[in-house]
Amino acid sequence: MKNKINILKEKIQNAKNIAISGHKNLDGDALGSALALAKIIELNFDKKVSVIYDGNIPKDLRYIPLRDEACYYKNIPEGSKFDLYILVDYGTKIHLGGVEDFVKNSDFIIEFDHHYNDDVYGDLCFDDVNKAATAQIIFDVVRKAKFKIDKDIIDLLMLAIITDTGNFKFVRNSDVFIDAAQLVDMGADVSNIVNLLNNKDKKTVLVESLAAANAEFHMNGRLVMATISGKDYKKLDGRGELVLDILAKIHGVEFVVLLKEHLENQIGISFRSKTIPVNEIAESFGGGGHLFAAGAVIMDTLENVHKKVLNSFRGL
Ligand SMILES: [Mn+2]
Repeated sequence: MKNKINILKEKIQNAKNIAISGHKNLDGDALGSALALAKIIELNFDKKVSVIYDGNIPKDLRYIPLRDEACYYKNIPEGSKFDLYILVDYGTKIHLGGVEDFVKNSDFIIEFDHHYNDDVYGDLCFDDVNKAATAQIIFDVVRKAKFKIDKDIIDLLMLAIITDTGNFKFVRNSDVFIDAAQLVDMGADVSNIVNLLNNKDKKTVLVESLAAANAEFHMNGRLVMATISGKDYKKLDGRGELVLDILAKIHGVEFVVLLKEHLENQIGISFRSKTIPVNEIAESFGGGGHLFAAGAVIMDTLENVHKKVLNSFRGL
């Protein structure tokens, strides 16, 4: 680790221009980690870093510290070259989207990630699949390298941990509580951060609530399926997480499925489970994900996908 940190410092020190990106359609961990790391480099090396993204930034992240530092990749001149590219929370190559050309064009790549990935991009990797958030890996490096940090960095790291753990629901070990506790001691304001995240658009919340209200129940109430039509999909911001959360609260519900009509013959599906893993069902549709939270995209009509999904739960 010490040696890796020395290489990291040397690479940052010697780089003339540095960029940072997370996965396409950023979440709180990807954006929080990217903005935090950019500020860490600025504070400790006196260097300005470009934070570049593809896709959408969810509205609930619009007021987070340093949000305006993030730049949409199409606003960066094509063919731009960075001598150091840092990837955070990117998953796998296919999740990079439009920033991939810049990554390929760079001289050296460093990555910080907590996703499983057997085909990494990094020349230097700070990867750990046991961390609940990529921000924890960055926080580790901050402590080991004795980097200076400020209130923005502390709040961004905390926000990344809060969002990626679903408010500490998806915790696999005690590390994340230790990190969160240290961040609180350093001044992270948890209630303020949580309030900051309550900034979805009214139309989005109403569409998500309506989809939950119109959901159908199957298998004696163990499976609930909600649908968002193509017209309403445009009002969605993110994956429709609120629909899944509301329906999962119902007593007796084990599986929640959300069908989203991206286009006329392209349906996105989100699977959630409270009991039996659903990743294999998602995989049978060409998708994947975690054991209890997975997804897929199918090129078919809403009606056909609805039928196929319902069939896939037979026997469970
Ligand atoms: Mn993450």
